[in-house]
Amino acid sequence: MNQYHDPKAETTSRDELADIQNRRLKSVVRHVMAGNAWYRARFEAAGIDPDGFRGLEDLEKLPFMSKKDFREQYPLGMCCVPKESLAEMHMSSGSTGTPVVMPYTKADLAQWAECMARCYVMAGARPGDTCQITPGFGLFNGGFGFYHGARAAGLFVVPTGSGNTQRQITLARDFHTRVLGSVVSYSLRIMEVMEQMSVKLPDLKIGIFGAESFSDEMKKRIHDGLGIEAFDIYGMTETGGVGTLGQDCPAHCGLHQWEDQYIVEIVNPATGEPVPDGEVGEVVATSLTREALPVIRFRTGDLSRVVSREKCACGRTHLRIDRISGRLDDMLIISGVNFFPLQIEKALLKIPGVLPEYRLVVQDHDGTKKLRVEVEAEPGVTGHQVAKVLKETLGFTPEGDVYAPGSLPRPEGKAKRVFFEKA
Ligand code: DLL
Repeated sequence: MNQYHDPKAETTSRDELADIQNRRLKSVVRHVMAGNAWYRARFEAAGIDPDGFRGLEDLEKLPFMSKKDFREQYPLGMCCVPKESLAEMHMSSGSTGTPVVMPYTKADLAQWAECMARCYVMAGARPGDTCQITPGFGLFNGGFGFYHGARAAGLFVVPTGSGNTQRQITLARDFHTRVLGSVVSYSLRIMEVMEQMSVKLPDLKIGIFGAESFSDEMKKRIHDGLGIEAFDIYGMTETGGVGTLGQDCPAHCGLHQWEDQYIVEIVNPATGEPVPDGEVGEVVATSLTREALPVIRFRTGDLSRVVSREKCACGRTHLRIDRISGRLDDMLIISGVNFFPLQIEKALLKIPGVLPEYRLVVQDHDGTKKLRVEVEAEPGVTGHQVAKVLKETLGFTPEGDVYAPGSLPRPEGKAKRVFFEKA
């Protein structure tokens, strides 16, 4: 039976959704222009008049924003409410070192909890279920996002946070964890340690994983290894954290976007023009209901495509986009071939005996780049075999290096898969 956290919001007609988006877009444009000088100056320069702004039909007149804006306006330069109204903040630190800060009012925390609770219930979580939250509780939005949502969905929270995998497993067994929230790569660690401890978790049924791209092959390995149904949850610091940009439902055919809360566009990364449905482009998100720092046409850097705008088998009417296939800045170019790390993951996991831990090492030989793929595998799999399979995917032959199970470093938090070396 289909279950919803908010049946009315999740199954509302598309006409009604468009109406809601239209109203909320006008109101959020007014809110940011009234509440923040940076937004006002930017929008005025783009010719936006808050009173004349017509909503969805004027969406494309709004300028894009990006991570760079967050960094330049660190710490609270884009905040649209007085500091006294703030209740919490989260932060992510990227490659440049200057962090991206997201402040929340109390209402923003409730909005986040609502999005997350919809995700939990969509995955099959029910009040009273034990929900174990393994992402870190701190500046990273993962732990607290799972927490606020679990409270709103009426779950019994075991807030372990990250690390101490043996204890995680013991607690999951003793408290009958049914729902597990985790960064994708940490679920692999849990699988591995369960095997070492010879512990089975028969009550564990639902895994909600995200924060990293993972191939269908990886999803299947996690599904089979933990004996659970695996869901893919999407979101980011800038949109207000995990779950704000939806998740897949039990039909597993795309990530439902919460369209009463966000406008999600897919654009051509080079031109900024919207691409036709079905074509891959960059995800652009506008938050319609947030107070402290609503993003407007935020370029996420993530790649996806519209899967369907039709009502889903689960009864939800909200737009479905494909699982994220990578970030624009993750693209590698070697021997004239452009590819994403996920393509390698997919190919690797099709080789029998290959395990899900891998690293891609890009070596720079005086300006010429070479790729070494390091992967763990059962005895019998050879580097030559790995290289041969990858040649079929990539069109050039990388070096394949096979390691014994357990020998590559295990990440704490998000996995780093690509490494750059000077040869
Ligand atoms: O990673 C939020 C999150 C926490 C999502 C826990 C799911 C689970 P950030 O640290 O700001 O927030 O990183 C956001 O991570 O732009 C994507 O590139 C990537 N990402 C997040 N979820 C997914 C996913 C959290 N399901 C950035 N699939 C995003 C692929 C994801 N990539």
